Amino acid sequence: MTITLKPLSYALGAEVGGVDIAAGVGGNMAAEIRSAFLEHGILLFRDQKVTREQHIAFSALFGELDKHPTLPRDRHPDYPELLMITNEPKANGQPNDAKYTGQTWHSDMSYTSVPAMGSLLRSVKVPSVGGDTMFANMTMAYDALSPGMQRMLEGMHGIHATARKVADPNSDRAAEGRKLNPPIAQPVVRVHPETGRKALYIGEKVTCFADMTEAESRPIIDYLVRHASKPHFTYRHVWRDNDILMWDNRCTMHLALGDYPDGELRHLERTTVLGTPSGYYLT
Ligand SMILES: O=C(O)CCC(=O)C(=O)O
Repeated sequence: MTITLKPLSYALGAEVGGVDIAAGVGGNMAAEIRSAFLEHGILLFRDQKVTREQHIAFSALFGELDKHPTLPRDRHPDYPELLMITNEPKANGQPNDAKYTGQTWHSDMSYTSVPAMGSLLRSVKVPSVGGDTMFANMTMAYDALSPGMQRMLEGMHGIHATARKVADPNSDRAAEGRKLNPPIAQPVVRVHPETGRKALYIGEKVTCFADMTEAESRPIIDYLVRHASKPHFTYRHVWRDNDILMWDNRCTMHLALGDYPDGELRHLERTTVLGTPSGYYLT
């Protein structure tokens, strides 16, 4: 074993030591990282001063990278593998709507037919305080449900949409999102393809359950999100510049808190590792 691991919280996550991403990561080390990733759900690499190319190359060790056709506004014009999560004003001086990325509990790309396997978010510049991200362990949350609730959820599908809590006041982003990403039904309980463990696949992008009304679905969706986001199942990441945080979207969900002072720069860049096809479109 060449890497070291230190738990980040009771529920999930580990900080990885002994890795210098800029110097390159070989096959054996990549295998160790992958195995730690499956065990902990989130891996944190601190103090990684890497270029965009190095961030992309490191991410590609874990699978094929998304070029983000479902989020064309947010990808970097020259590096489509990179999604910009930034509050830096646009060139025309308008506020950047990417400022609001992730401010609902979600699992990346759940609203597509190929939801993300992993995401690797790199902090370039973070505010003096706050701008934290919450994560929840969805395997633990599933395991803690009663057998009756587990039986009820088995076979159910949630309808996932791209909707955000904070709409962009300056654009037709929401309409474009709906057109590019029509609602898709995803299983509420997913079996992790590598660990074989069941996890809840739910979040605030779920509007309704398939074959149920919104009125019937809403209390259950709200209960499950509240259940899974209990402190017991979560980790709160406090960013420093040059962190790379890598998470498994198949067994975690996350939320950008947006809790930082106005006027301070928060700039992060994300790669997305494609997962396996999942879900069905509504006819
Ligand atoms: O900005 C953050 O803290 C999280 C961003 C996010 O939710 C995402 O990349 O999916």
